Amino acid sequence: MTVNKKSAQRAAQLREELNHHNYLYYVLDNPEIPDAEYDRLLRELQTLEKSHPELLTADSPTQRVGAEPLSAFEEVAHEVPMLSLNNCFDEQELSDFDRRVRDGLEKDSVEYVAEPKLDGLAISLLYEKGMLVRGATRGDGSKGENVTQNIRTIDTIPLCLQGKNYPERLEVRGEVIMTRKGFAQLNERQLKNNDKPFANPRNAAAGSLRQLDSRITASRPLEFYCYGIGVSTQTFADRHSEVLQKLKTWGFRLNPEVNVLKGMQACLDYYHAIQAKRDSLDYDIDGVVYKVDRFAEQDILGFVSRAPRWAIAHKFPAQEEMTVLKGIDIQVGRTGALTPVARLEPVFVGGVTVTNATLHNQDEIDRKDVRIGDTVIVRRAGDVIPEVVSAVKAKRPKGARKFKMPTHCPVCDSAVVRLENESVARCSGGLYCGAQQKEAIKHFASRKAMDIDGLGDKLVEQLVDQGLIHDVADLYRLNVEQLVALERMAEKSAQNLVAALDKSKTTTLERFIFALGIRQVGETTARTLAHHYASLESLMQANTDSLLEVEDVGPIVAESIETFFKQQHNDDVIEKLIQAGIHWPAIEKPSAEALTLAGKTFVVTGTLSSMGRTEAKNALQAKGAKVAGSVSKKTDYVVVGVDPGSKASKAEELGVEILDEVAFLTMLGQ
Ligand code: I6G
Repeated sequence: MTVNKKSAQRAAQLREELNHHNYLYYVLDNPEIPDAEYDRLLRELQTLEKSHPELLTADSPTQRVGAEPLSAFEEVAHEVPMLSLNNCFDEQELSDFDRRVRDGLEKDSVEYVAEPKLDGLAISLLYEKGMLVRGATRGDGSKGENVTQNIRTIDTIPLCLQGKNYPERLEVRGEVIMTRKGFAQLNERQLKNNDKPFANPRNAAAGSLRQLDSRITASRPLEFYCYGIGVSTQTFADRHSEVLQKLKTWGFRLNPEVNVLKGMQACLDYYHAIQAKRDSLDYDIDGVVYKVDRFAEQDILGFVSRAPRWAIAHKFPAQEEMTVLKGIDIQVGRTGALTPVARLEPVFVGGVTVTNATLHNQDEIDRKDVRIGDTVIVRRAGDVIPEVVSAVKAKRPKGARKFKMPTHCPVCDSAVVRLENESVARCSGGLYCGAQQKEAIKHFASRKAMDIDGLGDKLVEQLVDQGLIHDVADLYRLNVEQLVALERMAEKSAQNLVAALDKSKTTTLERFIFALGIRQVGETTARTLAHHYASLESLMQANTDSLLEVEDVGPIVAESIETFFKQQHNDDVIEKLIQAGIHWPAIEKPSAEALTLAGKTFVVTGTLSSMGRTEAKNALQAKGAKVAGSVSKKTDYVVVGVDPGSKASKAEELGVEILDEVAFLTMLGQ
């Protein structure tokens, strides 16, 4: 056999194998080979086609990457019109439809094929001799647009039919959609590239399919589900349900929820079952479709104007509606996050009356250009909090007002801060803010903070709800009598709690700083701050320049600390805590001579026999050394214990000095 013949044979074999694996993966959801093996086969075919361009065929799985941009889409006339469906919105209308069908067929009960109605774009795919020759949009039902190049990039659309016995000419119809997951990823990408995000998966799918440059379509996560046929040169089934099964064997994905049902009550039950599943599906649906199953019966029923009498879409209540934005309130969350909430003219959407909807944050309001007084589109999907999707600019009244986030917290009047690179504005009230009270107190009492034994989350909630405490300082005024009066609090537990509160008064400065719950100040930063300033007063008076001198404190942390201590009420709470008797041992600032390792950077790896890793870190820091997590050219020493990780080899590679445990202890002077 010549080399060319061998290559041609191998290319044909690869095409067949790859198309078969595509079918197993997308249609049967039952892949036989791992993705990596699929990629290897695809690469082999690509290489073959590159060296023998004459072997390239239209159905090659390599041909899904998009082609040269078009200047416009051609018009396509649908040989069999792509009709629309009549809708019904409630049980009565469904019952009327079923009665008309039964009357027309003179039957008591009819079999229907039911399936979810996907919220995508209807598409026609024409196959000749098993090869995809044209993909077209529905358009006005008579004429659509030729989007073949774009259609070819969608993995779930076969470029050639699988199996055999398919009609010579066959038009397959169905819906192109974008999954919710794909939509979220696409929008993330859009925002990253400073491109406008899409409003919903349907718009994203439509925008993607109407690209003149099919390489853009290829980069979009589009999928296809078939729901029927148009032109067919052969009759191959008596029922719609059989057609669907045949389409599956030829390589098309069916909606897994397709079902044959007998009678109207079964349709109604199906509707409710799909409605209950709606939020857990990875694609948007807006109802279910019922079709009379037998073609002979469909023929008897025929059409009214442009819709079949044998099918109907049973729609879910609308998830998006228009209403007027009357005002914007601010909600302060448990972490101090300020959320703008739209106050709306009541509107019935997604099955309930909605009066409030989230506007997320200032950036979202600005991006959507939503103003008070605007007519807005409100979306309520399932149990998700209703949101304002957009403003209807054409309906904007004169005097519609722009919104600006307040500079002070509406609950406690503390300054509102918004850190660089964060979209959320937050109240800086911390310990003091009513909205944040419970969380602040729980944090204050926690083990790594003031370690108040017996003061769990539930108890904190009870104490705040009963009005016994308002801030953390109130904890130290609690007595046994008050506590015993609480639900499920025995005398002994009350005594223990008062004792634990008393015990917690003896603490350390680093614990106390951590307990204050300053945003961005975790345990490590609290320790660094305590050792750097050595007194609470110095820390409270520190300005940005001073804070930026502290190891590992950047502008964001510095701003957060400064804003916290600028709030008079935080100072008041701290004062009350000190008055209640909280104290800590003075921190001796080490003398310059004691800082023998100042300016040196260490990395510790492996297990040391004489101390734990944290202890080693503390000992180094006490001598003025910096301890880093990874080895770089800036590292001065790597301390290596037993079973070191890759850090030891990295040190060797970079020529960084390695210390064993003995050398390390000597350096510490131990
Ligand atoms: O727009 C449609 C969506 C879903 C349809 C449809 C469908 O079946 C699941 N079926 C037909 C027959 C038509 N439009 C005309």
